[in-house]
Amino acid sequence: MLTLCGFSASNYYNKVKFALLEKGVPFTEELAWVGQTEAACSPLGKVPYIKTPTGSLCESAVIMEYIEQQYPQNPLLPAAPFAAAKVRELVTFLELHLELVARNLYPQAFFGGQVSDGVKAKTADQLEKNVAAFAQLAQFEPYLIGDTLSLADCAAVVHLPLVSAATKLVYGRDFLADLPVRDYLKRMNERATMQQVNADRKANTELLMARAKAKA
Ligand SMILES: N[C@@H](CCC(=O)N[C@@H](CS)C(=O)NCC(=O)O)C(=O)O
Repeated sequence: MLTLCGFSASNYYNKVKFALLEKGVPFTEELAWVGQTEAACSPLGKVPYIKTPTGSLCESAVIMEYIEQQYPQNPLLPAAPFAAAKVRELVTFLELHLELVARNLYPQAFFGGQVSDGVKAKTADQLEKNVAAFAQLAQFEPYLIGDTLSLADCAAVVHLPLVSAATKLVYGRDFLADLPVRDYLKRMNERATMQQVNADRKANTELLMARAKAKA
């Protein structure tokens, strides 16, 4: 049995959780807040990480590839190498070029902090460019790419809402507004699996905020 460790407010945790639910892989969850992770499982202290009968793994992209190979049912990667590479290409755009850049804004957008004008300007420039590039690859018809759910959707459903929310809160403008993201997310949020992920996320986010308040 596989154990998913981390916390349900985390987008990277939810990417893996959504994939496991969609594939129908049995798993249990173990709550590990940042600062409470096991160094042997996640040397950088990041979530998620998983525990398997053969050992532990961190880094969500690596975890997703392992799950895909270990549990081939309900595949989230096309069998054809090129089509699979196109899915991975989109995941890389979502994580390296969108989420990781938008992450600079999170202290101000979500955690009551401030981001310097310099960081704001640089992040806006990078996001403008990267969103336009992402728009050339993403199809949204109805899935992010291809005609079935893939690893690209698992990443998109958790990262795109954060990019939208963070840019809206910091710049007063949703940088994804010109893409069909809202309709796409509405469709994806109709899935029972996504509803479970979202319900757990909301409950855990309240806990996270209460913990942050207690620490302040
Ligand atoms: N590249 C990592 C990113 C994971 C990540 O950044 N997780 C956040 C929570 S959403 C975290 O653990 N942050 C704490 C830290 O970086 O110290 C992955 O794909 O798993």
